[in-house]
Amino acid sequence: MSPRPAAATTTELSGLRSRRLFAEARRWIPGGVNSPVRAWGRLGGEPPLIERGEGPCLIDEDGRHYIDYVLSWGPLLHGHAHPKVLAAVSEAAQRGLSFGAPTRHETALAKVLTEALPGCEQVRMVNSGTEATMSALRLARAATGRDLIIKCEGCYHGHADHLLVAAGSGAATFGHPDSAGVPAAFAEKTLVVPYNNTAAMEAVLKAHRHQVAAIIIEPVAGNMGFVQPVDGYLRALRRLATSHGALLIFDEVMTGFRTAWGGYQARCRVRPDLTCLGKVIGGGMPAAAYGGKRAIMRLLAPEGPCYQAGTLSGNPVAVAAGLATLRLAAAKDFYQKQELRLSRLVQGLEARARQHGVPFQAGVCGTMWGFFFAPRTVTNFAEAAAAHLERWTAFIRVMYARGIYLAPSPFEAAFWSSVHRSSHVKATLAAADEAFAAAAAV
Ligand code: KE4
Repeated sequence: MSPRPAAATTTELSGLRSRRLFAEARRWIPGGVNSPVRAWGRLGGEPPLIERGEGPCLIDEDGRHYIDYVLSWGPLLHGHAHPKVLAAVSEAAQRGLSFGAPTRHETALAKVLTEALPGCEQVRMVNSGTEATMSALRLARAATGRDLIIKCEGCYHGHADHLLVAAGSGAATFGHPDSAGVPAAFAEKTLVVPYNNTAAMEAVLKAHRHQVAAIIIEPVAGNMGFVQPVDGYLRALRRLATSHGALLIFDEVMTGFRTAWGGYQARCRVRPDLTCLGKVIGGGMPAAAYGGKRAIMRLLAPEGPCYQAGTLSGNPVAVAAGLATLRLAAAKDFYQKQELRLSRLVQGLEARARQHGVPFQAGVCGTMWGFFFAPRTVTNFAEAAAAHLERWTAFIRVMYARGIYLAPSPFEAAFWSSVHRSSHVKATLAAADEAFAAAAAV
Protein backbone atom coordinates (compact mmCIF):
# COMPACT_ATOMS: atom_id res chain seq x y z
CA MET A 1 0.00 0.00 0.00
CA SER A 2 1.81 3.17 -1.04
CA PRO A 3 1.30 6.42 0.84
CA ARG A 4 -0.94 9.05 -0.66
CA PRO A 5 0.66 11.29 -3.33
CA ALA A 6 2.52 14.40 -2.26
CA ALA A 7 0.10 16.97 -0.96
CA ALA A 8 0.77 20.67 -0.68
CA THR A 9 1.74 21.59 2.86
CA THR A 10 -1.59 22.24 4.51
CA THR A 11 -2.15 24.31 7.59
CA GLU A 12 -4.51 21.55 8.67
CA LEU A 13 -2.63 18.36 9.48
CA SER A 14 -5.77 16.22 9.47
CA GLY A 15 -8.72 15.86 7.12
CA LEU A 16 -12.32 17.04 7.54
CA ARG A 17 -13.70 13.74 8.84
CA SER A 18 -10.87 13.37 11.37
CA ARG A 19 -11.42 16.91 12.59
CA ARG A 20 -15.14 16.28 12.98
CA LEU A 21 -14.52 12.99 14.85
CA PHE A 22 -11.84 14.59 17.02
CA ALA A 23 -14.25 17.38 18.01
CA GLU A 24 -16.67 14.69 19.19
CA ALA A 25 -13.88 12.84 21.01
CA ARG A 26 -12.99 15.99 22.91
CA ARG A 27 -16.55 16.12 24.26
CA TRP A 28 -16.26 12.71 25.91
CA ILE A 29 -12.51 12.20 26.48
CA PRO A 30 -10.11 14.70 28.11
CA GLY A 31 -8.22 16.36 25.27
CA GLY A 32 -9.87 13.85 22.93
CA VAL A 33 -7.16 11.30 23.65
CA ASN A 34 -6.58 8.40 26.01
CA SER A 35 -2.92 9.24 26.32
CA PRO A 36 -1.53 12.79 26.13
CA VAL A 37 1.24 12.03 23.62
CA ARG A 38 -1.46 11.28 21.02
CA ALA A 39 -2.53 14.91 21.05
CA TRP A 40 -0.69 17.08 18.59
CA GLY A 41 -0.74 20.30 20.58
CA ARG A 42 3.06 20.66 20.27
CA LEU A 43 2.65 20.57 16.48
CA GLY A 44 -0.16 23.11 16.47
CA GLY A 45 -2.69 20.83 14.88
CA GLU A 46 -5.17 18.04 15.50
CA PRO A 47 -4.31 14.37 15.07
CA PRO A 48 -5.82 12.25 12.30
CA LEU A 49 -8.11 9.56 13.66
CA ILE A 50 -6.88 6.19 12.50
CA GLU A 51 -9.27 3.83 10.76
CA ARG A 52 -6.86 0.89 10.31
CA GLY A 53 -3.25 -0.20 10.01
CA GLU A 54 -1.78 -2.31 7.22
CA GLY A 55 1.82 -3.51 7.47
CA PRO A 56 4.04 -0.42 7.84
CA CYS A 57 1.17 1.93 7.04
CA LEU A 58 -1.69 3.69 8.78
CA ILE A 59 -4.90 4.77 7.03
CA ASP A 60 -6.87 7.57 8.66
CA GLU A 61 -10.61 8.30 8.62
CA ASP A 62 -10.17 10.51 5.56
CA GLY A 63 -8.51 7.68 3.63
CA ARG A 64 -5.06 9.26 3.90
CA HIS A 65 -2.15 6.80 3.96
CA TYR A 66 0.92 7.25 6.13
CA ILE A 67 4.18 5.34 6.40
CA ASP A 68 4.27 4.72 10.15
CA TYR A 69 7.47 5.17 12.20
CA VAL A 70 5.60 5.42 15.55
CA LEU A 71 4.19 1.85 15.38
CA SER A 72 2.01 2.39 18.45
CA TRP A 73 5.06 3.85 20.30
CA GLY A 74 7.15 0.73 19.80
CA PRO A 75 5.12 -2.51 20.21
CA LEU A 76 4.59 -3.26 16.51
CA LEU A 77 7.95 -4.78 15.61
CA HIS A 78 6.32 -6.45 12.57
CA GLY A 79 3.98 -3.65 11.57
CA HIS A 80 0.20 -3.53 11.76
CA ALA A 81 -2.06 -6.58 11.59
CA HIS A 82 0.72 -9.06 10.86
CA PRO A 83 -1.05 -12.26 9.73
CA LYS A 84 0.92 -14.51 12.08
CA VAL A 85 0.22 -12.28 15.09
CA LEU A 86 -3.48 -12.01 14.17
CA ALA A 87 -3.73 -15.78 13.72
CA ALA A 88 -2.22 -16.37 17.18
CA VAL A 89 -4.58 -13.83 18.78
CA SER A 90 -7.61 -15.31 17.02
CA GLU A 91 -6.68 -18.86 17.99
CA ALA A 92 -6.18 -17.86 21.64
CA ALA A 93 -9.42 -15.85 21.73
CA GLN A 94 -11.39 -18.87 20.53
CA ARG A 95 -10.42 -20.58 23.80
CA GLY A 96 -11.65 -17.67 25.91
CA LEU A 97 -10.41 -14.16 26.64
CA SER A 98 -9.32 -14.42 30.28
CA PHE A 99 -9.39 -16.95 33.10
CA GLY A 100 -7.76 -15.28 36.08
CA ALA A 101 -5.96 -18.56 36.52
CA PRO A 102 -2.54 -19.83 35.43
CA THR A 103 -2.07 -21.13 31.88
CA ARG A 104 0.85 -22.94 30.26
CA HIS A 105 1.12 -20.11 27.72
CA GLU A 106 2.31 -17.66 30.41
CA THR A 107 5.01 -20.15 31.35
CA ALA A 108 6.02 -20.38 27.69
CA LEU A 109 6.41 -16.59 27.48
CA ALA A 110 8.26 -16.45 30.81
CA LYS A 111 10.71 -19.06 29.50
CA VAL A 112 11.32 -17.11 26.28
CA LEU A 113 11.98 -13.91 28.25
CA THR A 114 14.25 -15.47 30.88
CA GLU A 115 16.24 -17.38 28.28
CA ALA A 116 16.71 -14.20 26.23
CA LEU A 117 17.50 -11.72 29.03
CA PRO A 118 20.86 -12.26 30.77
CA GLY A 119 19.60 -10.46 33.89
CA CYS A 120 16.41 -12.48 34.40
CA GLU A 121 15.88 -15.85 36.07
CA GLN A 122 12.17 -15.19 36.70
CA VAL A 123 9.60 -12.69 35.39
CA ARG A 124 6.19 -11.50 36.57
CA MET A 125 3.70 -10.42 33.88
CA VAL A 126 1.74 -7.16 34.26
CA ASN A 127 -0.38 -5.07 31.87
CA SER A 128 1.66 -1.94 31.17
CA GLY A 129 5.12 -0.50 31.40
CA THR A 130 3.95 1.72 34.23
CA GLU A 131 2.95 -1.33 36.24
CA ALA A 132 6.28 -2.98 35.45
CA THR A 133 8.44 -0.08 36.68
CA MET A 134 6.19 0.72 39.64
CA SER A 135 6.33 -2.92 40.77
CA ALA A 136 10.07 -3.27 40.15
CA LEU A 137 10.75 -0.25 42.34
CA ARG A 138 8.49 -1.56 45.12
CA LEU A 139 10.41 -4.85 44.92
CA ALA A 140 13.75 -3.01 45.05
CA ARG A 141 12.60 -1.17 48.18
CA ALA A 142 11.50 -4.46 49.71
CA ALA A 143 14.80 -6.13 48.83
CA THR A 144 16.99 -3.34 50.24
CA GLY A 145 14.81 -1.92 53.01
CA ARG A 146 15.60 1.52 51.62
CA ASP A 147 13.23 4.24 50.37
CA LEU A 148 15.06 6.50 47.89
CA ILE A 149 15.27 5.95 44.13
CA ILE A 150 17.38 7.73 41.52
CA LYS A 151 16.18 8.46 37.99
CA CYS A 152 17.58 10.56 35.15
CA GLU A 153 16.12 13.84 33.96
CA GLY A 154 14.17 13.24 30.75
CA CYS A 155 13.76 9.51 31.25
CA TYR A 156 10.17 8.36 31.37
CA HIS A 157 9.22 5.25 33.30
CA GLY A 158 5.43 5.50 33.16
CA HIS A 159 3.06 7.61 35.21
CA ALA A 160 3.33 6.17 38.74
CA ASP A 161 3.33 9.06 41.21
CA HIS A 162 6.95 8.79 42.33
CA LEU A 163 8.19 8.57 38.74
CA LEU A 164 6.51 11.73 37.48
CA VAL A 165 9.56 13.70 38.56
CA ALA A 166 11.58 15.35 35.78
CA ALA A 167 9.88 12.88 33.43
CA GLY A 168 10.27 12.81 29.67
CA SER A 169 7.84 11.80 26.90
CA GLY A 170 4.43 13.44 27.14
CA ALA A 171 5.24 14.94 30.55
CA ALA A 172 8.10 16.94 29.01
CA THR A 173 6.14 17.61 25.81
CA PHE A 174 3.36 19.39 27.63
CA GLY A 175 5.62 20.98 30.23
CA HIS A 176 4.53 18.88 33.23
CA PRO A 177 7.67 16.85 34.03
CA ASP A 178 6.56 17.14 37.67
CA SER A 179 2.84 16.40 37.48
CA ALA A 180 0.15 18.11 39.50
CA GLY A 181 -1.44 15.79 42.04
CA VAL A 182 1.78 14.10 43.16
CA PRO A 183 2.32 14.75 46.90
CA ALA A 184 5.67 16.34 47.74
CA ALA A 185 6.23 13.48 50.17
CA PHE A 186 6.20 11.02 47.23
CA ALA A 187 8.38 13.12 44.92
CA GLU A 188 10.94 13.70 47.70
CA LYS A 189 11.83 10.02 47.58
CA THR A 190 12.94 10.38 43.95
CA LEU A 191 16.35 11.92 43.27
CA VAL A 192 17.13 13.20 39.78
CA VAL A 193 20.46 13.40 37.94
CA PRO A 194 21.38 14.23 34.32
CA TYR A 195 21.62 11.28 31.90
CA ASN A 196 25.14 10.25 30.84
CA ASN A 197 26.71 11.93 33.89
CA THR A 198 28.58 9.41 36.06
CA ALA A 199 29.98 12.05 38.45
CA ALA A 200 26.49 13.35 39.25
CA MET A 201 25.23 9.82 39.91
CA GLU A 202 28.20 9.10 42.22
CA ALA A 203 27.71 12.38 44.09
CA VAL A 204 24.03 11.68 44.78
CA LEU A 205 24.78 8.15 45.95
CA LYS A 206 27.49 9.46 48.32
CA ALA A 207 25.19 12.19 49.63
CA HIS A 208 22.52 9.58 50.43
CA ARG A 209 24.66 6.68 51.61
CA HIS A 210 22.71 3.54 52.59
CA GLN A 211 19.40 5.21 51.61
CA VAL A 212 19.10 4.48 47.88
CA ALA A 213 17.09 1.39 47.00
CA ALA A 214 17.61 1.57 43.23
CA ILE A 215 18.84 3.42 40.19
CA ILE A 216 16.31 3.14 37.37
CA ILE A 217 17.44 4.01 33.86
CA GLU A 218 16.48 3.64 30.22
CA PRO A 219 19.67 1.99 28.89
CA VAL A 220 18.98 3.82 25.62
CA ALA A 221 16.79 6.82 26.33
CA GLY A 222 13.72 7.07 24.07
CA ASN A 223 11.68 9.65 25.97
CA MET A 224 13.81 12.76 25.61
CA GLY A 225 14.22 12.03 21.92
CA PHE A 226 16.65 9.21 21.05
CA VAL A 227 19.73 9.48 23.29
CA GLN A 228 22.32 6.71 23.50
CA PRO A 229 24.54 6.06 26.56
CA VAL A 230 28.11 7.37 26.19
CA ASP A 231 30.82 4.71 26.31
CA GLY A 232 31.25 3.25 29.79
CA TYR A 233 28.24 5.02 31.34
CA LEU A 234 26.12 1.93 31.98
CA ARG A 235 29.12 -0.05 33.21
CA ALA A 236 29.88 2.79 35.64
CA LEU A 237 26.27 2.69 36.92
CA ARG A 238 26.65 -1.06 37.46
CA ARG A 239 29.81 -0.49 39.52
CA LEU A 240 28.29 2.38 41.52
CA ALA A 241 25.04 0.54 42.28
CA THR A 242 26.95 -2.50 43.51
CA SER A 243 29.35 -0.48 45.65
CA HIS A 244 26.47 1.45 47.25
CA GLY A 245 24.21 -1.57 47.84
CA ALA A 246 21.53 -0.22 45.48
CA LEU A 247 19.81 -2.27 42.79
CA LEU A 248 20.33 -1.33 39.13
CA ILE A 249 17.04 -1.44 37.21
CA PHE A 250 17.06 -1.31 33.40
CA ASP A 251 13.77 0.02 32.15
CA GLU A 252 13.72 -1.87 28.85
CA VAL A 253 10.02 -1.29 28.20
CA MET A 254 11.08 0.44 24.97
CA THR A 255 14.55 -1.02 24.30
CA GLY A 256 13.65 -4.62 25.14
CA PHE A 257 13.43 -6.63 21.87
CA ARG A 258 13.69 -3.30 19.98
CA THR A 259 17.48 -2.90 20.25
CA ALA A 260 18.47 -6.57 20.35
CA TRP A 261 17.18 -10.05 21.17
CA GLY A 262 17.36 -9.97 24.96
CA GLY A 263 17.25 -6.18 25.16
CA TYR A 264 20.01 -3.65 25.35
CA GLN A 265 21.56 -5.54 28.28
CA ALA A 266 22.43 -8.36 25.86
CA ARG A 267 24.04 -5.80 23.54
CA CYS A 268 25.99 -3.75 26.11
CA ARG A 269 26.79 -6.73 28.36
CA VAL A 270 25.85 -4.86 31.54
CA ARG A 271 23.66 -6.99 33.79
CA PRO A 272 20.97 -5.16 35.78
CA ASP A 273 19.46 -6.56 38.99
CA LEU A 274 15.92 -6.02 37.68
CA THR A 275 14.57 -5.46 34.16
CA CYS A 276 11.26 -3.92 33.08
CA LEU A 277 9.71 -4.94 29.77
CA GLY A 278 6.63 -3.94 27.76
CA LYS A 279 5.54 -2.90 24.27
CA VAL A 280 7.09 -5.56 21.93
CA ILE A 281 6.47 -8.44 24.37
CA GLY A 282 2.74 -7.83 23.94
CA GLY A 283 2.94 -7.33 20.16
CA GLY A 284 0.33 -4.56 20.35
CA MET A 285 -1.77 -6.08 23.12
CA PRO A 286 -1.56 -4.92 26.79
CA ALA A 287 1.33 -6.95 28.20
CA ALA A 288 4.45 -6.03 30.17
CA ALA A 289 6.71 -7.72 32.70
CA TYR A 290 9.49 -7.25 35.21
CA GLY A 291 12.10 -9.78 36.21
CA GLY A 292 15.42 -10.53 37.84
CA LYS A 293 17.33 -13.03 39.92
CA ARG A 294 15.29 -15.62 41.84
CA ALA A 295 16.81 -14.34 45.11
CA ILE A 296 15.01 -11.01 44.54
CA MET A 297 11.87 -12.27 42.75
CA ARG A 298 11.07 -14.71 45.57
CA LEU A 299 10.21 -11.68 47.74
CA LEU A 300 7.03 -11.26 45.66
CA ALA A 301 3.68 -12.52 46.91
CA PRO A 302 2.55 -15.24 47.22
CA GLU A 303 6.05 -16.46 48.18
CA GLY A 304 7.22 -13.29 49.89
CA PRO A 305 5.99 -10.11 51.59
CA CYS A 306 6.08 -7.74 48.58
CA TYR A 307 2.59 -7.50 47.10
CA GLN A 308 1.73 -6.92 43.44
CA ALA A 309 -1.29 -8.21 41.52
CA GLY A 310 -3.41 -7.76 38.37
CA THR A 311 -6.73 -9.11 37.08
CA LEU A 312 -5.55 -9.44 33.50
CA SER A 313 -1.82 -9.97 34.11
CA GLY A 314 -0.51 -12.70 31.78
CA ASN A 315 -3.74 -12.50 29.79
CA PRO A 316 -3.77 -15.46 27.36
CA VAL A 317 -4.69 -13.37 24.31
CA ALA A 318 -1.99 -10.78 25.01
CA VAL A 319 0.50 -13.58 25.73
CA ALA A 320 -0.35 -15.16 22.38
CA ALA A 321 0.32 -11.87 20.58
CA GLY A 322 3.62 -11.49 22.43
CA LEU A 323 4.77 -15.04 21.73
CA ALA A 324 3.95 -14.74 18.01
CA THR A 325 5.81 -11.41 17.83
CA LEU A 326 8.89 -12.79 19.59
CA ARG A 327 8.90 -15.95 17.49
CA LEU A 328 9.25 -13.82 14.35
CA ALA A 329 12.03 -11.75 15.98
CA ALA A 330 13.95 -14.89 16.99
CA ALA A 331 14.90 -15.48 13.34
CA LYS A 332 18.65 -15.69 12.73
CA ASP A 333 20.32 -12.24 12.48
CA PHE A 334 16.88 -10.54 12.64
CA TYR A 335 18.15 -7.42 14.46
CA GLN A 336 21.35 -7.08 12.46
CA LYS A 337 19.38 -7.27 9.20
CA GLN A 338 16.77 -4.77 10.37
CA GLU A 339 19.39 -2.35 11.73
CA LEU A 340 21.17 -2.44 8.36
CA ARG A 341 17.95 -1.66 6.49
CA LEU A 342 17.02 1.10 8.94
CA SER A 343 20.51 2.59 8.67
CA ARG A 344 19.92 3.19 4.96
CA LEU A 345 16.92 5.37 5.85
CA VAL A 346 18.81 7.32 8.52
CA GLN A 347 21.89 7.82 6.33
CA GLY A 348 19.60 9.10 3.59
CA LEU A 349 18.05 11.60 6.00
CA GLU A 350 21.48 12.79 7.14
CA ALA A 351 22.59 13.24 3.51
CA ARG A 352 19.53 15.34 2.68
CA ALA A 353 19.99 17.45 5.81
CA ARG A 354 23.56 18.19 4.70
CA GLN A 355 22.36 19.06 1.18
CA HIS A 356 20.02 21.63 2.71
CA GLY A 357 22.62 22.89 5.18
CA VAL A 358 20.49 21.96 8.19
CA PRO A 359 22.30 20.85 11.42
CA PHE A 360 20.82 17.41 12.03
CA GLN A 361 21.87 14.52 14.30
CA ALA A 362 20.41 11.03 13.93
CA GLY A 363 21.06 7.68 15.58
CA VAL A 364 20.06 4.02 15.20
CA CYS A 365 20.07 1.10 17.63
CA GLY A 366 18.49 -2.09 16.32
CA THR A 367 14.98 -1.14 15.21
CA MET A 368 14.87 2.08 17.26
CA TRP A 369 16.03 5.44 15.95
CA GLY A 370 15.68 9.18 16.36
CA PHE A 371 16.97 12.58 15.40
CA PHE A 372 17.54 16.12 16.62
CA PHE A 373 17.93 19.41 14.80
CA ALA A 374 21.17 20.07 16.67
CA PRO A 375 24.82 20.67 15.67
CA ARG A 376 26.24 17.93 17.91
CA THR A 377 25.22 14.55 19.32
CA VAL A 378 22.68 15.02 22.12
CA THR A 379 23.69 13.29 25.38
CA ASN A 380 21.12 14.49 27.92
CA PHE A 381 17.76 16.21 28.40
CA ALA A 382 19.14 19.76 28.63
CA GLU A 383 20.80 19.34 25.21
CA ALA A 384 17.61 17.74 23.82
CA ALA A 385 15.54 20.67 25.05
CA ALA A 386 18.00 23.10 23.45
CA ALA A 387 17.61 21.52 19.98
CA HIS A 388 16.03 23.69 17.27
CA LEU A 389 12.29 23.32 17.91
CA GLU A 390 11.11 25.54 15.04
CA ARG A 391 13.10 23.50 12.50
CA TRP A 392 11.71 20.29 14.04
CA THR A 393 8.15 21.64 13.76
CA ALA A 394 8.59 22.74 10.13
CA PHE A 395 10.12 19.36 9.24
CA ILE A 396 7.46 17.24 10.95
CA ARG A 397 4.54 19.24 9.49
CA VAL A 398 5.79 18.69 5.94
CA MET A 399 6.45 15.00 6.62
CA TYR A 400 2.87 14.55 7.82
CA ALA A 401 1.54 16.46 4.83
CA ARG A 402 3.56 14.07 2.63
CA GLY A 403 2.24 10.98 4.40
CA ILE A 404 5.08 10.18 6.79
CA TYR A 405 3.91 9.52 10.36
CA LEU A 406 6.47 10.49 13.02
CA ALA A 407 6.02 11.21 16.74
CA PRO A 408 4.30 14.59 17.28
CA SER A 409 6.86 15.47 19.97
CA PRO A 410 10.63 16.11 19.89
CA PHE A 411 10.87 14.10 23.13
CA GLU A 412 10.16 10.71 21.57
CA ALA A 413 12.02 8.04 19.60
CA ALA A 414 11.08 6.59 16.23
CA PHE A 415 10.73 2.93 15.29
CA TRP A 416 11.17 0.57 12.34
CA SER A 417 9.40 -2.65 11.48
CA SER A 418 10.34 -5.84 9.67
CA VAL A 419 7.70 -5.04 7.03
CA HIS A 420 9.05 -1.62 6.00
CA ARG A 421 10.45 -2.01 2.47
CA SER A 422 12.86 -0.01 0.31
CA SER A 423 9.86 1.58 -1.44
CA HIS A 424 8.83 3.07 1.92
CA VAL A 425 12.39 4.34 2.50
CA LYS A 426 12.37 5.93 -0.97
CA ALA A 427 9.04 7.68 -0.34
CA THR A 428 10.23 8.85 3.10
CA LEU A 429 13.44 10.34 1.67
CA ALA A 430 11.52 12.08 -1.13
CA ALA A 431 9.28 13.70 1.51
CA ALA A 432 12.32 14.56 3.62
CA ASP A 433 13.82 16.57 0.77
CA GLU A 434 10.84 18.91 0.93
CA ALA A 435 10.76 18.81 4.74
CA PHE A 436 14.45 19.77 5.14
CA ALA A 437 13.89 22.64 2.69
CA ALA A 438 11.12 23.87 5.00
CA ALA A 439 13.37 23.45 8.04
CA ALA A 440 16.19 25.34 6.33
CA ALA A 441 13.83 28.25 5.68
CA VAL A 442 13.10 28.74 9.41
P1 KE4 B 1 3.12 2.25 29.51
O1 KE4 B 1 2.54 2.39 30.92
O2 KE4 B 1 2.75 3.43 28.63
O3 KE4 B 1 2.79 0.91 28.86
O4 KE4 B 1 4.72 2.26 29.63
C1 KE4 B 1 5.35 3.30 30.32
C2 KE4 B 1 6.79 3.37 29.86
C3 KE4 B 1 7.79 2.91 30.70
N1 KE4 B 1 9.09 2.94 30.33
C4 KE4 B 1 9.45 3.43 29.13
C5 KE4 B 1 10.90 3.46 28.75
C6 KE4 B 1 8.47 3.92 28.23
O5 KE4 B 1 8.85 4.42 27.02
C7 KE4 B 1 7.12 3.89 28.60
C8 KE4 B 1 6.02 4.44 27.70
N2 KE4 B 1 6.43 5.11 26.52
C9 KE4 B 1 5.51 6.08 26.00
C10 KE4 B 1 6.08 6.75 24.75
N3 KE4 B 1 7.37 7.26 24.93
C11 KE4 B 1 4.17 5.46 25.72
C12 KE4 B 1 3.23 6.29 24.90
C13 KE4 B 1 2.18 6.98 25.76
O6 KE4 B 1 2.50 7.47 26.87
O7 KE4 B 1 1.03 7.01 25.27
